[in-house]
Amino acid sequence: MFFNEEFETLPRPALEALQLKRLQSMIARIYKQVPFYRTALDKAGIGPESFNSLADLRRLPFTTKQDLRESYPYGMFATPMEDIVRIHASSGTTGKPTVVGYTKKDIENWSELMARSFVAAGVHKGDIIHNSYGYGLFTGGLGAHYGAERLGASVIPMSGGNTKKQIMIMQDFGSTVLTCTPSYSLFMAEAAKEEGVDFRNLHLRVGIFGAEPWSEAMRTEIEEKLNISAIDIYGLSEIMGPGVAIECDTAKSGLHIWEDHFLAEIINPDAGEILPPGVKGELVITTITKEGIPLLRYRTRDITSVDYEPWRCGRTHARIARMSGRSDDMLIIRGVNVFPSQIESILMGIEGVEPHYLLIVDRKDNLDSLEVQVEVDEGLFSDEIKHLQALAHTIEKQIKDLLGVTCKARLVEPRTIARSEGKAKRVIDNRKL
Ligand code: DLL
Repeated sequence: MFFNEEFETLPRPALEALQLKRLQSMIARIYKQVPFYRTALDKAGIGPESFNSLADLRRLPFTTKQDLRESYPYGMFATPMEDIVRIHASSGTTGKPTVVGYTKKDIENWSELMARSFVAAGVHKGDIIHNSYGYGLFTGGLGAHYGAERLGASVIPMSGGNTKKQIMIMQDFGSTVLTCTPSYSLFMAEAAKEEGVDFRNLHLRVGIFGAEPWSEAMRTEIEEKLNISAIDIYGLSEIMGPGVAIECDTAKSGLHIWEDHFLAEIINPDAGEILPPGVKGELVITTITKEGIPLLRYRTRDITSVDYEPWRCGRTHARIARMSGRSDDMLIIRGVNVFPSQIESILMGIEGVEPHYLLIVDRKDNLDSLEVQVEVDEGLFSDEIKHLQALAHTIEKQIKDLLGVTCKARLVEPRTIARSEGKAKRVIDNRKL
């Protein structure tokens, strides 16, 4: 089953011809509209007219999250603000978020790609989609929502949290599809058990999970506990949001990346050279249809490999392997992206706190937890306990307010946290996915 059979099954020569045409027009647009790209292309000695084959892509400069940060908030937009109809944002590496804007056409394309993704996952018109991705600046909620409506399915805009109510609605409304992070689905399974609800008696058939890393072992656990087929969906706000790539239910082996909108390359994250199909490296994506914020060779930092062989489901679009990590230190805690540097800058702004800290991430009962261990001023330890408690509370509150993540602050005496002679080890991630 396809949502847009013609485009999803385009033979490779036709697909590549379309990619080249779209890429040329995108380059001409960003050269004209985005000063950052005009400078970068001039520096690389490439003008819109000298771009004649897809192989030329490797001559183009990369774009990084840092570039987006430096152009905060709208510097990379390629259309006037009058044409932007939606703004989303995700975590930046320090204080400010990464901002993305969508034109009406961008929203239409995103909705279509999410609808295609739903169909690839085995979802159809008539399904009742229980959408527990967060609605807000995060792209998960609205991305899945618009895709569900474009498909013509019924969507329940649950957003995250209030798990007991989620279970009740799922039961009473006859939800057939669940969309949320994989860890939240397992948390729901636990909550349902406590409520005496057996997933085998619900109507759920398919779950579409992403926004954080997960594993085959976790898929097996989810499929057993929720009695559903669990599908991996990938995306990132900088490129669009959810629906950049998805597994098809035919084989659940590799995620089709919608190549009529995105060009995928795999590079060595250290040296930057392109790696051949099948070899793991960092995924680099070029958007070829985006209007609001088109990106050239965006370094996602996600580690995967790519396979261009036509697939048995009939789709011709390449498949990327399940994400196996990141080439930077970004953590995803309960679906929220967090960089250690963000926590560091919060800690450094609090009086009495020393610049030595350790983040300990764990997963208990399918919920991520974060402990922030930090050394504090010697004087504080000889002080009253209530001062220490107040400081711990301040740290926890600021991290929650600024990053949206709940944590436990543990204050330790000076020189407790191991020093390193090289790169400091700031994170211990005990989660076994
Ligand atoms: O997480 C978009 C999304 C929403 C994808 C709902 C899927 C479902 P960001 O908040 O910008 O966007 O985070 C993007 O999350 O670079 C990956 O590191 C990670 N990520 C997303 N999907 C997967 C996945 C959304 N299926 C970052 N497996 C990405 C592993 C994933 N990691």
